[in-house]
Amino acid sequence: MVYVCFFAAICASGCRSATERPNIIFILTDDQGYGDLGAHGNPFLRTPNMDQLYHESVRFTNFVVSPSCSPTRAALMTGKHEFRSGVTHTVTGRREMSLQSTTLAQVLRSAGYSTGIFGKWHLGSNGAYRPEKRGFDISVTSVDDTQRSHFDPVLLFNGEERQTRGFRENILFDEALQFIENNKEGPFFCYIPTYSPHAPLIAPQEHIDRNDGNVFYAMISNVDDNIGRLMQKLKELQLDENTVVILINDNGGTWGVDKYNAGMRGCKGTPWYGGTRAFSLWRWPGQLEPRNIEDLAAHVDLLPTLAELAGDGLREEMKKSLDGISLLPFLTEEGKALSDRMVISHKGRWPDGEGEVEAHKYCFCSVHWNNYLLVRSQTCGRDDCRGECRVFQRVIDGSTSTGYSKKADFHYAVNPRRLWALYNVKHDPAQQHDLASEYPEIVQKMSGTYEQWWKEVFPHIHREAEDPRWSQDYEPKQEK
Ligand SMILES: [Ca+2]
Ligand SMILES: [Zn+2]
Repeated sequence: MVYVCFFAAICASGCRSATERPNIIFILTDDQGYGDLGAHGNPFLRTPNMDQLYHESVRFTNFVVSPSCSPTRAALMTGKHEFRSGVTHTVTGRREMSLQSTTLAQVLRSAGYSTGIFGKWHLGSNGAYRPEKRGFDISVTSVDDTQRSHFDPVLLFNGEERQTRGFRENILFDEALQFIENNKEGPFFCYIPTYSPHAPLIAPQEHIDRNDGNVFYAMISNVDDNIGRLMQKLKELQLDENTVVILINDNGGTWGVDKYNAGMRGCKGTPWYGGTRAFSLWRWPGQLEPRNIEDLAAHVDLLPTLAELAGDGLREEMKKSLDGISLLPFLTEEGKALSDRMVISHKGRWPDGEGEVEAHKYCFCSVHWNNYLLVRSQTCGRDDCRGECRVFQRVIDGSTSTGYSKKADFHYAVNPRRLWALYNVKHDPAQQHDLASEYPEIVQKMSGTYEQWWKEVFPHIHREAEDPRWSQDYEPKQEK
C-alpha cells in the first residue's frame, strides 16, 4: 500500500539517468552542538576534518533542528514536523514514526538509489518500524537505540544480531565504507547517524589523551578521524566529484555548552536558540560554491532537497503535505533568497496521561522567523508534573546546576508564564534583550502562526503503540 503511494509520488515525468545524479552521504552526529566545531571558533577542540569539510561546503548558518534525538530524525526522514508523524519523545511508544509516513530512504530507493543506514535510527526498534522495513536496503544499527555499548557492541545487520569488536563508531564507518565501495557504480544514499558524542562518555584512549582527558571532545575527535577516512576513501574510489556530503548535528549542545556554545543561550532540550541551532554543511566539489547562507533553513528541508537532487522531485500533492522546501535552487544559485517562512520548535516530552498534551501546549516552544526567535520557556505550572518541567522547576527554585550545565540559570532560563519573549538572535545570540514590548506586531504575527500550527498538528499527536502493526517480532536482549 505504502509502496504504491511513493512509486507514484516520484519519477512522475521520468527520472534522470543514474550517471547524472550524485551519490549522497549524510552524516548526522548525536549531541554535538553548534559550538563543538573548530571552524566555529571553539578554542578547546580540534576538528581538522570537519573544518576542511566546512571550508569546502555551502554552510547554512541559521539552520534549525528539533530539541532532541528522535524528533530531529523523524523530521529529517519525512520532511514534516515530527508531531505530524507522531514522534513526541525519544522513548518507546513515542519515538515510533508513523507507518503512514513516506521516508527519505523510500523516496531515494524509488528513484533508483541503493540505500544504507549505519548507526542510530531511533524511530522504532521493532517489527515494521525498523529501518530495513522503511526504505533501507542495508541497515546496521545497535540492538536497541537506547543501548549504550560504545565498545564491542552487538549490532543488528538487517535484523540479524552479530557480536562485533572495537569502538562502535569505527565499526559503523567501516561498514559504511564497504557499502560505498560495493555501490561505487552508484547512485547510492549512505546515511551515517553516529552514536557519538552522546552519553555515556566513553572513547578510545588515544582520543582521550589527545583531548587532555576531555572524553566528550575525545568522542567528537574520533568521529572527526572517521570523517577523514571517509573523505580519503571517496578520493581513492574517484567518487569525490560525484558525491554530495552533508554534515548536520541533531540537536543543541550538551556537555560542551559551558565551555563554548558560540555565544548562545540554550542547550539540548530547551527552546532557546542554542537548543535547536545546528551546523549544516553541504559539499559537492565543482557544483556548490563554498559560502554561507544566512536565510532560515531546517531539517525538514532535507527530504525535498534530496528528492530534487535524485530525480525530478516530488509530485505536487506530496510536496503540499511537507513542511520542508527544496534548498537546491539556493545551494546552486548564489544570491537567490529563500522564501519568507517560519519554523516551529517544541520540546515535546510531556508526561503520558489524559490532558497532558494540551497542558504542555506552551511548554518550551519557539518560533523562528528570519533572525527573530519567539520563545515560551515555561513549565505547565503544576507541582506534581511528572514531565521534564521538573528540570526547569529546579532552576526556578534556585539551582544553578542542572542537566548539561552548571550555568543552568542561563541555559535553562525560564520566562514569566503566559508571555512570549522576542529576540533578534543574530545580534543577540545570548538572548538578553527581550524585544516583545517594542515590537508587539511581530509578536502577534509569530504567535498567531504558532496557534494555527498547533491546531493543525494536534490531531497527528497520536501513539501507534497499540496498533497491531507494532509487532514484537524482534525482542532485544538485555545489554551486558
Ligand atoms: Ca541527540
Ligand atoms: Zn509539566
